[in-house]
Amino acid sequence: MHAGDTLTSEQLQTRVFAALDSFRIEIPSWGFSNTGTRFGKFTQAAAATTIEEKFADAAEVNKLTGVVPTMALHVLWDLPNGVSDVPSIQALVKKYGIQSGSINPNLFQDQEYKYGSICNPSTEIRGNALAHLLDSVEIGRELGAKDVSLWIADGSNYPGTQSMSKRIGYMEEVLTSTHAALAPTQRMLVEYKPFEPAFYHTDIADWGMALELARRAGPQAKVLVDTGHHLQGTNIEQIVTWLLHVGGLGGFHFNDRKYADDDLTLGSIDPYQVFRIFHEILSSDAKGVDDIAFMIDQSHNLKGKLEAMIQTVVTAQELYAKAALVDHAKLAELQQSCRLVEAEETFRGAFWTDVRPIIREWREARGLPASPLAALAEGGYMEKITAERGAKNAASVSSYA
Ligand code: PSV
Ligand code: MN
Ligand code: MN
Repeated sequence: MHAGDTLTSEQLQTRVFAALDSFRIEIPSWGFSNTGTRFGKFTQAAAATTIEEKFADAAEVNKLTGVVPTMALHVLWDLPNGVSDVPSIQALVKKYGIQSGSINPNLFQDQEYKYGSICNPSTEIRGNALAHLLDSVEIGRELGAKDVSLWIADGSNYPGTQSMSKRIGYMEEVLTSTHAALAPTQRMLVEYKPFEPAFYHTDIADWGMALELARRAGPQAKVLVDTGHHLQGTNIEQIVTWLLHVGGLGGFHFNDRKYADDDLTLGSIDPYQVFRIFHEILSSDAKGVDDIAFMIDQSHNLKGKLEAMIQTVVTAQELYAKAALVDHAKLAELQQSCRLVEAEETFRGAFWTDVRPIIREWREARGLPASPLAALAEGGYMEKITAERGAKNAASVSSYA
C-alpha cells in the first residue's frame, strides 16, 4: 500500500510542503565548469570559464529552484590567490545573492603532493599542506562559510612503499592543528574514500578512519559522507545511522554511481538508496540531526551543466519528500512485532508515492516555476551564456577547473 493510500490528500500536501520548506542543498562551483575524466574532457560551449560565471550559473539554478542559497568553493580553482581573493568573492556574493558554501582545500593537484600531502614523509611538504588548510580556514572565516570540507587524496599504490602507521600520526598532527584554528562557528568535515587516486591504500579509506580522525582533531570536526565513495554493496544508510548515533555526521556529498566514484547525477542509478539515507535522517532523534550539510558533488561531463544541476536538485527534493511520507509510528509498531512484509510495504509505499504533482503545487505556491527544467529551456539563459562563453570554451581545453 502506498503512503498516498493511507494519507488524505490534505495530509500528503502538508507533509510534502513542510519537508520542502525545510530542505536546502548546496551546489558545487566545479559542477559548472569543464571537468573531465582521466582520459580527457569534452568541453561544453556554455560551461563556466570564470568564478563570476559560476556564481551567475548558481544564481540561475537558485532562481529556478529556490533551494540552493550557497555554492561550495574550491580554493585552488576559485580563489587561486588564497585569502587575497576573498574581497572579489565577497563582491560576487553581493552581486549574485549566492552565499559562499563549504570551502574545499585542494591538496591533490600540486606536484609536491605526489607522495601525499598531510601524510607525506617530508616534514616540509606536510607543513605546506597545513599552511593551505589554515588558509582555507581563514577564507571560510572571512566569507562566513560554516564548513571546511577536507578530501585527502593521500595514499600509496604498492604494498610496503609507505608506512601506513606513521602516516596516521602525521594526519593526526595536521588535522589537530587545523581544528585549533577554527572559529567557534566553523566546522571541519573529514571525507573518506576507499581508493582513487591511490590504488593500494588510501589514508582515510572509510567512515571509521574519518570518524576517529575527526574525534581526535576536536569537537568541531565531523564526518562527510560522499555517496560515491564506497565499495560496491556497502550499506550507506547504516553508516549514516551509526554516524548519527555517535554525533559524528557533518554532511553529505550527493551523487550517484554504478561502478566507483562516477559523480553521476543523484538518483540516476539508485534513487532508493538516497531515499533510505533520507529516511534514516528523518526518523532520527539524534543530537545534531538538524545540523547536517546537504551538498552536491558531481561532475557533469555529458549532460548540460545547468540541466544536470537542476535535475539533481529536483531529484533530491523528490526523494526527501518521499522519505517524509514514511509513517514512523506505524513502521515502529510493525518492526516491533516483526510483521516484515507489512513493514517493508509501509516503507516502500512511501518511496513509490508520486510526489511530483504536489511538488509542482509547492513551487507555484512559493512563486517558483512549476518545472525548473522547462523554465531553464524556455528562459533564454542557456542561449545567452552559450553565445558569451562559446569561443572561450573552444579556445581553452586544458584547465581542469
Ligand atoms: C574526488 O573524489 C572528489 O570527487 C571528492 O569527492 C571531493 O569531495 C571532490 O572531488 C572535490 O575536491
Ligand atoms: Mn566529495
Ligand atoms: Mn569523489
